[in-house]
Amino acid sequence: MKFDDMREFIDTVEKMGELERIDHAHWNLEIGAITELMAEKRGPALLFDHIPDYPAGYRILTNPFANKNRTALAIGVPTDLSPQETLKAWRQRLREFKPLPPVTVKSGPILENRITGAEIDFSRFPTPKWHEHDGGRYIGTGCSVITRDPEEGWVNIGTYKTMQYENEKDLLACKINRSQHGRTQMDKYHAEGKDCPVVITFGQDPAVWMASTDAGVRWGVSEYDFAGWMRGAPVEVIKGEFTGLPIPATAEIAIEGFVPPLDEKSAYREGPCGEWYGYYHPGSRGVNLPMVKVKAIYHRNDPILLGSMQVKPPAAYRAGIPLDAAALWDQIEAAGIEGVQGVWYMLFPYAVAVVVSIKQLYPGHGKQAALAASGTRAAMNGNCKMVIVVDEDVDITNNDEVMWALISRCNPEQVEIFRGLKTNPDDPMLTPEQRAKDDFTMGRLFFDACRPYTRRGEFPRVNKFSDGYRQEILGKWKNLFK
Ligand SMILES: Cc1cc2nc3c(=O)[nH]c(=O)nc-3n(C[C@H](O)[C@H](O)[C@H](O)COP(=O)(O)O)c2cc1C
Ligand SMILES: [Mn+2]
Repeated sequence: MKFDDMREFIDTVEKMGELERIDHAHWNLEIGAITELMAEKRGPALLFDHIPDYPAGYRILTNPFANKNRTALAIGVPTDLSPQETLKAWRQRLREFKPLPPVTVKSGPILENRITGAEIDFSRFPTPKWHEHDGGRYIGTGCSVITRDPEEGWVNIGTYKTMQYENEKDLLACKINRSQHGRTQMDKYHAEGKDCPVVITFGQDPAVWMASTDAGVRWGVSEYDFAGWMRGAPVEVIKGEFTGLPIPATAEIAIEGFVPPLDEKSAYREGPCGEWYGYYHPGSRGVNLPMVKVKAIYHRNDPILLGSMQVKPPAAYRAGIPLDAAALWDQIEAAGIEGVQGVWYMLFPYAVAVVVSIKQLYPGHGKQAALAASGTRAAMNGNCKMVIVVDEDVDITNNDEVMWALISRCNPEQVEIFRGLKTNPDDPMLTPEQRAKDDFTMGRLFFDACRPYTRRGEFPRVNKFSDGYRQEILGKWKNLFK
């Protein structure tokens, strides 16, 4: 299904009966608290309007992908599948990936309002203060940050949180972590002493946003080309007046700006900010905090800000998500691991505790799969604390089943620990000393919870009726089990 903008997606979600319209909720904490409570219930998408202090029509969409159906809708796979089936359907689609580049158009709704010079001021938008202890208002949570590689020429898009300032009207802080594609590209401009041109959108068609989150789009492949393929039609873009970068023509709000070389002694600070891991990140500064000097703001009439507020696991911003797991699965296979039957995660759809199921083919297969999974970009990008490998009979989307495999097929004496692996700066176990040294590394536990290969002949039988006999009984005694 092709959505030309976020508005079409909202209409479809409303027709599915999965949209709640909310008037008069306050931008200061109230929208955030309602969003958190609804995310915990895996409830509807929320469209806030009539926000105090702001014109009616200036809206905010939150929890857009907080359940499996809406995630599936956005990535073009059937909505009625189980989580592993959804993942497999998405992987099947990925096999057919062919880059579909954007097309440049002369105009589009994003140009309905153009603001430059002294008029630039983000307080014109009803940006929520999302969490009680946030150090600022984050206009960018569901944003797309667009940069161009100065050597290779291709355009990257990533979601990196963006904070506005009360007193610095034309500045935005953009927390792009090390090793993100956008950061690597930015570093190349800075190494030459140049400012890095950037476009950021704060509400855009769901394909562009999905592509710019953890969809596993490889270095060198533009998320624009991925989004075009995903939606089955090229994304329409307008050439930015200041940066020359492509701006999605139907985005809700966009900026053009420049990031000067990063300065260890910079006085700017960002954060704290309530994060996906379930804690407040203490905030970033210096070489970890790109600052965007904004040259122009563009927005549609009655713009809709996309809010992807971070909430404590397991109430994540998107649910039943197959994207990250699909990328992880592909990367494990690219390392040559055979017999992978499924890939999932515990708690949060983002490489925190990775679970892989395999059909064991030889002794050592489980450990090999664990090592391969651990070494992938998909696992490294998050905050992977554990890699668990189980046999194919375990339902890896069910945490209780995984725990059962762990306690029954794994000898704790054989659990391995790896040290000094890259973690995410949001990791609450990073010490202040590590942060001061920019040392974002952490240990990782490996559980090979497959039945030991050499014992496969005599390992105790699982105490559960066979599928066939269960079906027979369910059929015969259907009134009991309806
Ligand atoms: C809601 C949301 C917020 C995110 N916030 C950040 C962030 O503040 N900084 C960051 O580096 N990555 C953040 N990410 C993760 C990146 O968007 C993700 O790793 C993406 O794949 C990066 O694209 P890239 O590989 O092209 O750099 C966020 C993801 C989501 C979905
Ligand atoms: Mn990328």
